[in-house]
Formats: sequence, structure tokens, C-alpha cells
Amino acid sequence: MKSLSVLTLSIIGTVAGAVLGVLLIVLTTLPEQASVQATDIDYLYDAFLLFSGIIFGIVVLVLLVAVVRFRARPNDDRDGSNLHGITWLEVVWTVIPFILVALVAFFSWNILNNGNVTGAAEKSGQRVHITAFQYGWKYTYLNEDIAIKDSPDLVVPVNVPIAFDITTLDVMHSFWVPAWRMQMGATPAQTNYTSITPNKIGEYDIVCAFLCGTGHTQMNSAVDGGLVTKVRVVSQADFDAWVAETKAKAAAA
Ligand SMILES: [Cu+2]
Repeated sequence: MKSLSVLTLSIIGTVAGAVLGVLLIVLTTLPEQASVQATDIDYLYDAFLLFSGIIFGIVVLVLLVAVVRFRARPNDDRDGSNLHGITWLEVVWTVIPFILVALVAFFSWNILNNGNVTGAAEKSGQRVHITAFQYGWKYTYLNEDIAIKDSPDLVVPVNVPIAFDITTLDVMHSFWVPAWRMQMGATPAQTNYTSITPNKIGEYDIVCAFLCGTGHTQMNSAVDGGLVTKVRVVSQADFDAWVAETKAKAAAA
């Protein structure tokens, strides 16, 4: 035991932690990926899982070894040594976590910022306003050519960047499409913005991620008896047809 230096322990901890991290990555099942941003965000998630696994491995191993090696033996009533401050050690345990957290912040910023396609979405003209309320969502297509108001259904074309803004009529809600890895809070008296590029045709669940009242579960399209429909990602042709059909219905009414 005496021959185990902190360095040796750290190396063993790193390897054990990395194994744990990889195991967690393999065992974790994330929802299906249906947006360009989802791939990057999952990559970030896996990287952090590995990273956290390694730190967990080192900390737990050093802790366990310290507990065993420096425990008080029977009949040992001596006081511990009277230490006050070890400057180099304090500098080390401040600087290392600072660097680690700064790295995490940098990588997160890099990926989340790349995922911000608001500029592209504004150019593509696909802007959808989401209104959250107790208990449901309404969608208004702000694109002048489309101009659909208060649709209960969210239908979007595939491979087109879409800019969303979101408000609420009452309390806080949070619009979440797990398959897009996109979640945006609806905050009273405030408009929040986000954007996403759906890249897979299909129907995906919409979930309200804030507990917003007794009907909260009804804002989840995966729940039986839910009041909301799934988001439909369709081809451009199907989207144009849906727009024409919805407008014809509105005109007839
Ligand atoms: Cu809600």
C-alpha cells in the first residue's frame, strides 16, 4: 500500500473511471436523433460522461485508499498532525478544477453556439411563434407567405432551419422535443428564442418540461389522453400541401 503514490492512484483511477464512462455511454439510450443539432449535443453528452467518469474514478479511488491507509488503528489515541495551510496544494486544487470547468464551458459554448441556427432560420424565412397555455400549445407561422395563425398542429419541412420564439399566456411552460434535443422555456412577460434544423421525416413527441398545473401531463403528446399532437416533420412538397390545405380550411371557415 505504501508504494502507491498519488500519481499511480490517479492513473489507476483514470483507467477505471474511463471504463465506467464508456460503460455508461454504451448503456445510456438517448431518444432518436432527428435534428442536425442532436448529433453534436449527444457527442457533448458522451464526452462529459467520459470526463465525469474519469474524475469520479480518481476521486473515489484516492478517497478509498486514504480512508484505509490513514485510518486510526486500535488503541491509537494520538491527535492528528496540526496542519494549517499548504499553499502549493491549495493552488493546485483551485487551478485544476478551474481549468476543468473552463474546458467544459468552452466545449459547451462551442457546440451550443454552432447549434444556434437562428441566422440561417431567419434567412430561410421559417419562423414559428409558439404560444404556451394551460394546457396546450398554439403555433403561428410568421412567414408572410404562410401566415397561419394559432394552429393546434406543428408541421415543419425537413432540412430547413427553423427559428422559434415562444411566449406564454399564463404560467411558465417549457417546449421540449426530445428527438430534436431542443428545449425552450416559456416565461411570462418575455419572448425566448431558439432554432433547430430537423433532418428526419417523421412524428416526434412534444413535451412540456415544466410542471405547470394539474393538466401538465396533457401537454405531453406521448401521454394517453394528452391534448397535444406530435410535431410532424414532412417533405417540402407535403409541407406546401399542408399549408395550402390549412389556408383553404381557414378561408372556408
Ligand atoms: Cu405546460
